[in-house]
Amino acid sequence: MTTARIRLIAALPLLGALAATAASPALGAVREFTLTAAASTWEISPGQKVVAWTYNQTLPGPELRVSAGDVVRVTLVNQLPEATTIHWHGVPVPNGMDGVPGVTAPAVARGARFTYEFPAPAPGTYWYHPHLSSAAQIGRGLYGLLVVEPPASAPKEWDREVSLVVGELASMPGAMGGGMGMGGGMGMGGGLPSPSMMMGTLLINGKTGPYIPDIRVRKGERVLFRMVNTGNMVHPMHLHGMSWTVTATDGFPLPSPYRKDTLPLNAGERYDGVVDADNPGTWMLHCHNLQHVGDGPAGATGLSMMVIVEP
Ligand SMILES: [Cu+2]
Repeated sequence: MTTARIRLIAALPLLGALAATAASPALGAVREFTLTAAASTWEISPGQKVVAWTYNQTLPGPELRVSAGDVVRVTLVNQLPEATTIHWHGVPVPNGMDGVPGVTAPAVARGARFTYEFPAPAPGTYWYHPHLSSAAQIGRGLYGLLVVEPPASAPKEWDREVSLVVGELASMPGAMGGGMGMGGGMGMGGGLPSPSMMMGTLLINGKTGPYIPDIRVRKGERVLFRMVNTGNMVHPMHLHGMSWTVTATDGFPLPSPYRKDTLPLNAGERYDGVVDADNPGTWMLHCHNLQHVGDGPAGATGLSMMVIVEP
């Protein structure tokens, strides 16, 4: 969250619209953020620069973290060449804050700004994205996580958190540095087209394999994975050597958590899964739709990364 302007200010009276919702059990702090949507250059792998549409020049957008009961106030500054909005996926916002032009909130014109305000919902994993020309705007990179943290008094169920934001960067004019392709061993020299040539470039946390930063944990840690699929395909994410205990789906805690080593992330879905890091070593974490990964000489491409458990 390095680029988000965050200001914690004293509790303010809630607007009538906010007070009317059931999701604000107590007056919390007002958490202010500014998200500036604009085209910017983004490096998806070393030397592979693309012109993406970003919030605050980062892809994914800043991870917004608040606590239940806070008032979330986000000003969208639109520096894109067209209108946009922000929809707060999974959040029971007041109707006029839902970011769907023609239905709820107005489109935010090029050069304009709009302030969204709503009570933070129950603790969990949510995300935000435009709801205007959605496939194109999300496909250019406009999305980010909204995390509502558990109260400090809650039992500590994990030692460390990691976020996996899966994205499908559409192929588009304006790619720099040799185009979008990162297909590794499949695409060059007249063979089968690479995954990226077929479907744009698949990203985790804004990078594509083998250049997605490793997750490093220590043996014995319990690691919460917050996973979201911002794209349009299903990505069955598979962890080698260990498994997730799925504790929440779409921000809703599960009464009976269950174990998975292959967790299908449907379009728009979120999962919270806790890994007991009890198996030292370097382990692959990848999409098991194997058309979404390739075996390149420098390591697996596409939706593939490493989880390293240090002894
Ligand atoms: Cu996949």
